[in-house]
Amino acid sequence: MKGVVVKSTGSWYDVKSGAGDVIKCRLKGIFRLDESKEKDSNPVAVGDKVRLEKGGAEDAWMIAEIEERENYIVRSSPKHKGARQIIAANLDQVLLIATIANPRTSTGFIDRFLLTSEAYHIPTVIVFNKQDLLDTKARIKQAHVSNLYRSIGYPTLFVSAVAAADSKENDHLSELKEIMKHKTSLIAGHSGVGKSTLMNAVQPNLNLRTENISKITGKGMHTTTFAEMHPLDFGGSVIDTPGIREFGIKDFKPEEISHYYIEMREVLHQCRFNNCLHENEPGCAVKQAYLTGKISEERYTNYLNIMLDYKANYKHWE
Ligand SMILES: Nc1nc2c(ncn2[C@@H]2O[C@H](COP(=O)(O)OP(=O)(O)OP(=O)(O)O)[C@@H](O)[C@H]2O)c(=O)[nH]1
Ligand SMILES: [Mg+2]
Ligand SMILES: [Zn+2]
Repeated sequence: MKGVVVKSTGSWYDVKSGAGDVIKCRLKGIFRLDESKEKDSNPVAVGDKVRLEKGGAEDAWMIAEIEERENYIVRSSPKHKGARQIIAANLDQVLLIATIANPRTSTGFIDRFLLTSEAYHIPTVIVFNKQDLLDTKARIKQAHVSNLYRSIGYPTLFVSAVAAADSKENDHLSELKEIMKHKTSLIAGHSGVGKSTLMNAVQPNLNLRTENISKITGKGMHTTTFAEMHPLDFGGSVIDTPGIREFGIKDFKPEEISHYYIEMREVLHQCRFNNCLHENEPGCAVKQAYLTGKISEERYTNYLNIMLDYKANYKHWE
């Protein structure tokens, strides 16, 4: 029997069969061996297409095989240092939920996230939530950040999960639904940006658990603890995920980073050296593009910070 993993807690999995029923399964022993080899803290992820087999002492369903993934999003495992965790697989798109305030999402975080979605060519929409909380200054800041990403080619949307029925943001919620229709969307972002609340607004019967952000730290409470796929009444499905603190860059080689910066990709073949890292090398077309304003200061600075992060944290890179 075949199915799709809709929830994974690490020890058992919910698999939705073709007929639509959800079956609780464990993993066949063989995958546990692969786990140590692959350095993935989870060998099976939400969105994986799997084949089930009956077996074991209790003759229960077990995941026997995983189909090759079309794409996936990983982060460094919060539990096992050095390992990576596959957040979800086989996605049509990612909705990266960002907030200018309460909590703040930095462009540094957005850029690191985009590296991962670019690496697998997963279309990403940046959704700015909590419009109702923004003052004029915050709105100006938001317009700047949004224009930055739009100019590179990422669609952006302004929404409020608690939008009033007659507000502009409510129209944008309808737009969001339109974007999600008939697709498998991953919802990602920091804890507390309102991922689960937003999905409840899109489809109230989801009843996802939400929690106020901390009054002390201004950050989210890590309310959603497991990625879970939910079917949408208007077609498609959504994968709500736990908040991500930081994005690792471990999966990339330093020279790959600029290839996943889409505005750098266009010019980097003009660099004098083909192993150029676009820092201070002579004849660097990327730096030239930055100096002439074709690449934004913010994006370029974030790029240089990623390079610094490599030098500080990854010994294999000299
Ligand atoms: N004012 C306002 N509050 C919002 C909005 N969206 C979410 N919130 C609030 O923000 C808090 C956090 O929302 P959650 O939906 O739990 O956030 P999350 O992103 O799912 O967080 P994790 O599950 O921890 O990753 C809750 O108190 C929500 O009511 C919004 O558009 N406006
Ligand atoms: Mg949540
Ligand atoms: Zn260069």
